[in-house]
Amino acid sequence: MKNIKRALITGVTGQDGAYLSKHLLSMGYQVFGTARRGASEKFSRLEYLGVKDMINIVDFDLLELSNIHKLIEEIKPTEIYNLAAQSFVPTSFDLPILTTDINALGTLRILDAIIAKNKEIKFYQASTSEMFGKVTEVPQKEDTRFYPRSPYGESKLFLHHITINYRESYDIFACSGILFNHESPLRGHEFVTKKITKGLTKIKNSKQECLYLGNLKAKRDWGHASDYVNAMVSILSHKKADDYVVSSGKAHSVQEFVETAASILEINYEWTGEGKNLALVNRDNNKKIVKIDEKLYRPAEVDELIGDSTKIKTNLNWKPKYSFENLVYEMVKFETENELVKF
Ligand code: NAP
Ligand code: F7E
Repeated sequence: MKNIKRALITGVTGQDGAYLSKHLLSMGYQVFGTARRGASEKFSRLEYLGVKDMINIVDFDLLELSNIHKLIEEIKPTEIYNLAAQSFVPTSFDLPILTTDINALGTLRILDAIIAKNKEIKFYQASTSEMFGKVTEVPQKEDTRFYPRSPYGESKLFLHHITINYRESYDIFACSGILFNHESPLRGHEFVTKKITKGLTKIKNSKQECLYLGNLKAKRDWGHASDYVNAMVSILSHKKADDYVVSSGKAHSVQEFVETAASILEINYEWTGEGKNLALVNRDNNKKIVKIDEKLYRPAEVDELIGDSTKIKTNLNWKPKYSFENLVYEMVKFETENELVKF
């Protein structure tokens, strides 16, 4: 009992929470996961991975201070993975104050509780490549200057710096993973990779006419969530608390993601038009199946992200298993086999 590691994962109902739970359980951890009390239960990802019944689910909201103190007292975690966040960039423009309260102050609430209750708890914080924003260096690494382009990126920059500050001020084992975009079949339906794989699969099966997207030219460094949660655990398992970039090191445009998914689905396509009239045409019936909707453009865009993860590869021996093509293939395959599932 004494040596069993006890992980508390905030945001266990999200994409990363599900994969991280599975990984920690396979390593013999006792896993506690937080969920917000809500009108509908959101455990479909945990159920899909077959881990729901092996996790202790506890009520929690990052907006509240007292419940994190209570959870630490009751659960006595040896590690906390703070994955909970308002994580959708467009929503952060509509709800900047709420996003900041959840992401930035929420993290501070946990850090303060660790100081107050047990300074031995190891703490992992979910930082993000969105902090690099309007990039000042290519590729981006741990010491690249930050230039966020959204309230989401700004909120994450605060929590990134406050995590470092608490580590240096109070000598706690607090680390940040600066993770670049990572996707999977369990990705939320609002993110572009899920929209594309789900939308094109429905179009292929004559269940949808057209898919509307925003900026097709934006480039992202996409990896697979299962590889990236392994990195989180390696970061907390290392002898020294530190911060690491986690990325694939390759960038693809949203347009390339569309092309890769369309090819896997054997859609006979070609692009027509330019700018806001750019469209993907199904050559078999001449119908436009992907069109631009300018309402999906963001007030400020992050045009191109590409990460340099030399530090985590060298120091922690982290190595991703998935290529970009394997990731897209797995997401498309999931949609063809699980048409009705919506995470
Ligand atoms: P996700 O699928 O959006 O999951 C977010 C989780 O946070 C959900 O479980 C959500 O609960 C929970 N949450 C939201 N507001 C909360 C609140 N006020 N109190 C408690 N829980 C709350 O995100 P993800 O893709 O798994 O990402 C995990 C973390 O990594 C996030 O912090 C994200 O910002 C960060 N990140 C993600 C990526 C990526 O590409 N996926 C890259 C870099 C960093 P509900 O189910 O109740 O909404
Ligand atoms: O957008 C463009 C959009 O929403 C990717 C979060 O996990 O990763 C994620 O943030 C790109 C952007 O992810 C649509 O303009 C075009 O350039 O899938 P996304 P994101 O904003 O990069 C980072 C690392 C995080 O930390 C976040 O939590 O795709 N795009 N058309 C579109 N994006 C969306 N969502 N929908 C479209 O129709």
